[in-house]
Amino acid sequence: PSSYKVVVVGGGSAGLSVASTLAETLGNKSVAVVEPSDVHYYQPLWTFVGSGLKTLDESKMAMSEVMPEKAQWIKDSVASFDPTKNTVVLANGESISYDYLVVAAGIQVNWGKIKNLPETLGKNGVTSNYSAQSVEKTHEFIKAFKGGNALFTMPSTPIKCAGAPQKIMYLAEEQWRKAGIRDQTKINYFTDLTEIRPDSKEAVFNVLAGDAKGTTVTLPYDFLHVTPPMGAPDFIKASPLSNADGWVDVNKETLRHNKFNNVYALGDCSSLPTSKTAAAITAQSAVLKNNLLGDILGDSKEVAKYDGYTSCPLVTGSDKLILAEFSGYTGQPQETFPFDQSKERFSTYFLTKEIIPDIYWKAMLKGKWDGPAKYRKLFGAA
Ligand code: FAD
Ligand code: UQ1
Repeated sequence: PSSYKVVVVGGGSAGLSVASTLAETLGNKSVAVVEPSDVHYYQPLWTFVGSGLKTLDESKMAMSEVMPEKAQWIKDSVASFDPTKNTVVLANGESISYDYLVVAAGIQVNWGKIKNLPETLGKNGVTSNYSAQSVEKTHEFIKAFKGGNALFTMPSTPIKCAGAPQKIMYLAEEQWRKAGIRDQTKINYFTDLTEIRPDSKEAVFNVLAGDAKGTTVTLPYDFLHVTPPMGAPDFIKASPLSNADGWVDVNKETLRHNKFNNVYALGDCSSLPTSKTAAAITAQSAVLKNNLLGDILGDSKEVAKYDGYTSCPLVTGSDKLILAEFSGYTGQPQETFPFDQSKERFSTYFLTKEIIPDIYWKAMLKGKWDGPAKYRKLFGAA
């Protein structure tokens, strides 16, 4: 059939954590997931992959393995939305109709916005942890580095996991220190890369502030880790669902669309004004499912409200980490554990590297992990 109770757009962290519960609750084939990719990645592992502490394989599962059993997988991408007709149009031209729509298509990585990046990525010291195609190159280039100029970049756009551009810098620095080449190495972290010149091995940056604002700076590199500019997916930007910045325009507490009542969104493609992480989605998905199931089942369940929870496990070395947990709405810490998580610790490093991936595959993707809020309350932390 080309009509479903719920259509979920995207089978990433957000889409699957919602679709699992909905399919389980609403029954066989009432939920469709539109997802073009054959593979599902646990992207938070890529910081570890880029530094050689995990393999790419460990971050990867066949989409067919993680797709909820009772959901209908539509293996195509959504090309456009028509929310006044309750339909989405697929790339193959087919229309699918829905009673309720959940948009979870992630953020778009705009590789092409940096001149020469697509053709230089993965070659001659230029790499990025933000792609499955290049993340293993990061480790290869870190190991091959013999000293010189190492550049790490951060764009001026919103990105997913705002800490990731610097985590890999700390891990690379540690390896170069251990290799005894630290004193021959200059490490810089810069914003707003605009061009790579592979022949002269130079990187060009826009100057964003100060007297030289509006000019560019050109720096030589021997190692270059790029975090590319990102933004709302084009097909969302072009649709009636988007706000002025291109994100799916939802209420920041209920996750319901501000104009179309039967539409919800969560995760990186949403307008939710918090930092874009998988950790944030643990709390968002619980709220969304509660509110959407309230609509569908017509019960008088209380409306749930998202508080902006997000987390950045800031790896600072191969045995330590700062587990930042906070509300993006208030800026206040929301630490789970009854100890000071702002200290670098092995325990939180181990948790992030060895335990949370298991929670992700075995519970979050099955719709059974609502995030650490209940443990935070249990431990009585602030
Ligand atoms: P995604 O998981 O990216 O999924 C989006 C899905 O939508 C994809 O499967 C895609 O194929 C599909 N899609 C795209 N376009 C269409 C379309 N037109 N039609 C249908 N489907 C479509 N988070 C943390 O919590 N902690 C961390 O330590 C952390 N570290 C990170 C490090 C790196 C290097 C990276 C890259 C990310 C990191 N993240 C981290 C962020 C985290 O991975 C994302 O926030 C999370 O995956 C977002 O989930 P999502 O479902 O919104 O998007
Ligand atoms: C989390 O639940 C989660 O999703 C599974 C992450 O995604 C990678 C996280 O980074 C973090 C920190 C959490 C929070 C979980 C605990 C136990 C603090």
